[in-house]
Amino acid sequence: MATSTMSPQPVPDPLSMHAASGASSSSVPPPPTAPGGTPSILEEVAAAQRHLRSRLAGALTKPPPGVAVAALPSVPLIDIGPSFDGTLESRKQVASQIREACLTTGFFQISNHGVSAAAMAGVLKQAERFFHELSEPKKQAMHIKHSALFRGYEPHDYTYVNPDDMAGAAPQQETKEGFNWGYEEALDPTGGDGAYVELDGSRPSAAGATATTTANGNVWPAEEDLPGFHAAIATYYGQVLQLARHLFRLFALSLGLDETYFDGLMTHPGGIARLLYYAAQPAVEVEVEVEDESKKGADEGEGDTDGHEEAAKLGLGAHTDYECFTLLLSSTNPGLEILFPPSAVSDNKPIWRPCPVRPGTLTVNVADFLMRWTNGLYKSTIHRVMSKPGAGERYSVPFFFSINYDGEVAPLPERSVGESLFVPLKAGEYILERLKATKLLEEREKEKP
Ligand SMILES: O=C(O)CCC(=O)C(=O)O
Repeated sequence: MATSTMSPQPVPDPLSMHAASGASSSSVPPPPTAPGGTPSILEEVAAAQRHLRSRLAGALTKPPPGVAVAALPSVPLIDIGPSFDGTLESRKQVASQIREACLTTGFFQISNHGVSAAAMAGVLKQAERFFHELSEPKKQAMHIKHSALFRGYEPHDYTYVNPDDMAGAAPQQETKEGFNWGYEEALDPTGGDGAYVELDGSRPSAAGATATTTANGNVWPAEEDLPGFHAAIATYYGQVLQLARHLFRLFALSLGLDETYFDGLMTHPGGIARLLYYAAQPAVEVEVEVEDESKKGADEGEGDTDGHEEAAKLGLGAHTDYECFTLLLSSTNPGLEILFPPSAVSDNKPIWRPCPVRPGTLTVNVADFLMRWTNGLYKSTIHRVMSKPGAGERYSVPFFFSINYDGEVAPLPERSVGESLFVPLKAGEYILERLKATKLLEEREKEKP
């Protein structure tokens, strides 16, 4: 996958709470087209891939000599509990913290988000059962190659998101295995509005449904094979979908818009979700340098300079997400890494930093469609998963939130994001083009001798 490509414009903070919150020109790629023109999606994708390559080529994996880990950027934690207290003032205060994170890291973690501990534990437990208890033939019967919509089981070597990762080394197989499904009215606590369409604008057809395939093309293990699996997925999905809608209202506020601004665009949203499994890697003996105390991790999960980087396997290659934003639940094993943009503290080079492990929280990251919609103001940040020796297995459940795939996307008001640089287009069209471009890149890579 690739990063999106847009140039930020200096716009005032419409919330007037963070006067210093300007867009950082260092963290987004340069404009991809001739002055005066708007880039085509293909130009955007090509520029995005160039940007990704250049970022990866110069990226640090350790702090520069003499720089303490605590001085490096990290992922902020936002308590969104107050946004549920019923007052607009509280929601605006949370929105202003979200704004700050979106302008800088593009990543933040949220606590007191309303998704129950039972729902989170339930879906992670089912992920473990799916990958360990379901027989290989049953998983293969749900292989994503049988699905035009990439739904179902994805073996670890079937796709890889970025052949450019690992700084020019030969492309590695990723360690991840996946199980993918998408939005269904039956999974939406609101029941939806009966108007869901797929990425290409087509209406899901009930004719395609079988005992293990639902109308929207989702594929599920038979109940007798994994009792309780579907129920646990439905519980978690319903809660995280409602949270995503709540968060998108906060995003609207964070852009100085009315909080209901996006409501009409999330009545039948795109919401692809995955169970991901990263197998444990055997521990290896490495010479560990004795570290200066001051360089130790300032946050949970940040003690990363342990000498295991070289032996680490690529779990999921460097990429950005395509939709509006992602809500990620993960087990407590680390592995997610974020490519922070160049800054003075990292010798003006991009630097990989581990995402903190904060149990009970969800990690949120801005994705490319929202970055594009906000003219690059909100950052869609490159990330990947590394499976380090001895770190144990990791499970995660990303939920990729998109507005209605058929929603007409008008430019956001200039007072919020400046003059629009991009052709307006539907979210489904955009995501489909990005997926097609990724597929092309992947195929080209596989054809290389
Ligand atoms: O597994 C994780 O922690 C991250 C997953 C991810 O980045 C993705 O699915 O896009």
